[in-house]
Amino acid sequence: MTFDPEECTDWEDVCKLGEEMEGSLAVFCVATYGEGDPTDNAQELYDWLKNGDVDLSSLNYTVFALGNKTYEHYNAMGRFVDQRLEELGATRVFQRGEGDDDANIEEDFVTWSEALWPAVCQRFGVDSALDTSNVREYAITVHSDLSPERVFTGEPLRLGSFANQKPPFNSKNPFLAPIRVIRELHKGGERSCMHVELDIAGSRLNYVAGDHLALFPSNDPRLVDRVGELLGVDLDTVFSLTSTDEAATKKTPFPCPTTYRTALSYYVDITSPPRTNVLKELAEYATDPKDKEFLLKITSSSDDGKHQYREWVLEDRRTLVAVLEDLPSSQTSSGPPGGAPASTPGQILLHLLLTQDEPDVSPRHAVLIDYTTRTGRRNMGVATGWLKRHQQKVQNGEVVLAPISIRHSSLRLPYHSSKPVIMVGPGTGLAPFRGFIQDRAAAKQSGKELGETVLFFGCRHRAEDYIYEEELEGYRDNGVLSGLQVAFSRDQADKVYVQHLLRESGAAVWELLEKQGYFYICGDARHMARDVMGALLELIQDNGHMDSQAASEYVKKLQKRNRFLQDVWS
Ligand code: 2AM
Repeated sequence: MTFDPEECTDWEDVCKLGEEMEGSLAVFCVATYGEGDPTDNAQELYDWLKNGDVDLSSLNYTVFALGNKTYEHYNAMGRFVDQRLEELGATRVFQRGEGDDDANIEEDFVTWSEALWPAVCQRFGVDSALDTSNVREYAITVHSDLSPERVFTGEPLRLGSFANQKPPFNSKNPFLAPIRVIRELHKGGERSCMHVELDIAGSRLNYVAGDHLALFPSNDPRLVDRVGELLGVDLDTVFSLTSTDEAATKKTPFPCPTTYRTALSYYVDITSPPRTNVLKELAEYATDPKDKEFLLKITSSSDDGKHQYREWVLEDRRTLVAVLEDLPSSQTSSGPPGGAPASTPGQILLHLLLTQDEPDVSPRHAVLIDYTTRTGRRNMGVATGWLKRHQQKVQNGEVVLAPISIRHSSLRLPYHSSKPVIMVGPGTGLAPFRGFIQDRAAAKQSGKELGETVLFFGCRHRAEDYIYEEELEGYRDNGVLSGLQVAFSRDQADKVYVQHLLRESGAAVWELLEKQGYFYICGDARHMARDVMGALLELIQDNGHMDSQAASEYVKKLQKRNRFLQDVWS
């Protein structure tokens, strides 16, 4: 059985499973978030393991860790769970797998799980030839006479929570915030960066500068319609999916009953490339033997098959719609060759699609995704598309409600405004610092003493993507910003980046650090944050007359005292 850690009320009970069920195995799939943190739904597991002092000698386990190599604390959570279970006496049945989202996490998982199964079979004396891959975990019921108020329309948890808004608001109960402003920030060039203002009056949401705002977008209705059309299903069918596993804690994969249209719009990801199990099912219906053979090939576990899946599906960024369009003989819109209408191939595929992907409701950073794939299709991120679709409406004065919640961040201004702050935030990394600067401006306005406030911002061209230019220069002119350093990377022959300006101001930055200053980095983790960290270490070495080890210690100490804080992503 599978369950979401969030639904677990007693970890000790779960981890002592082996006492009642001989030959049981627990597989922990744990992701790492931000600075080596657990995801929200695994926080309790983390606390329990950290503080717990239990004997887990009856537990057989293995761990698959999900992370991203561009982060400093790669898979820290998965590694922690693995190590801690062992320390508490549990038996590791198979070595930990690690998935790297910067490369190909799906492939990492498949490779790991393919080796896991024979090892588990050997250990527990199970016949490894048993093929359980086609066991359907959910059964469908189609409803024909439900009154509309009993049907979910996109609410994440409570039926009617959109129509009848009640605090407290959080990710399971988003607040519908009226959008006051959506406007483009770039003054030129092809790229886009949007400024969005939401009204949270009356919501009792507590938002502090530095926090993240989560927007719950829905998929493009045209894409949803196209899925229905290509699969030949009526999107207004009301249905429920229920787990066939009676012991499962998760009875439905998403709120049910609902319609196909709502499920495809709100509850599942239809913009990502489809998984191999969906493609395998599709192969069953392909009427052209060439299409069938191709689909079977790219879903096989041979090296060549995996390579082709990577090329044709992942690299080409083919969504399910693109796959169906490019292999027309696999479209099921013509209906089954005499099958019962309640389970057309289209519906079977739809159910696979609906049960494979958890909706990704983790807060995303404000990076817009809009590009053309190698096959000439325009791919837009779900949130990007949502904002673009609503921009015109907001500008025309229509009321558009955005489902939102707030995720608190550890990025915080010092309690005393008199402490100096150094902020490094190129590109969209500027976002939290704009809030910081506004807070410092308000503190100054109310007569409080203001410490030095220095911003390092970076963009490509002064004339295109120097976002909030007037506002930032205004703060510099009225003294809220004691330093405003902007690196324009492409306005001259050689690249100029924030870390170059940071190094040039090394002595001044060092002086602020020594005056109890706070140092912040926000933005790209892959290159920028690492390079800025390098520049910081260098300037500490030079100005503090230290060797590299002492400089590292210095930064570690800052970190411990919450005076070195970052919020980075890739
Ligand atoms: P580039 O695109 O010209 O290389 C915001 O995205 C800014 O960050 C851009 O000006 C971008 O420059 C710059 N940038 C790219 N790589 C960087 C790095 N390693 N360190 C700092 N800034 C970087």
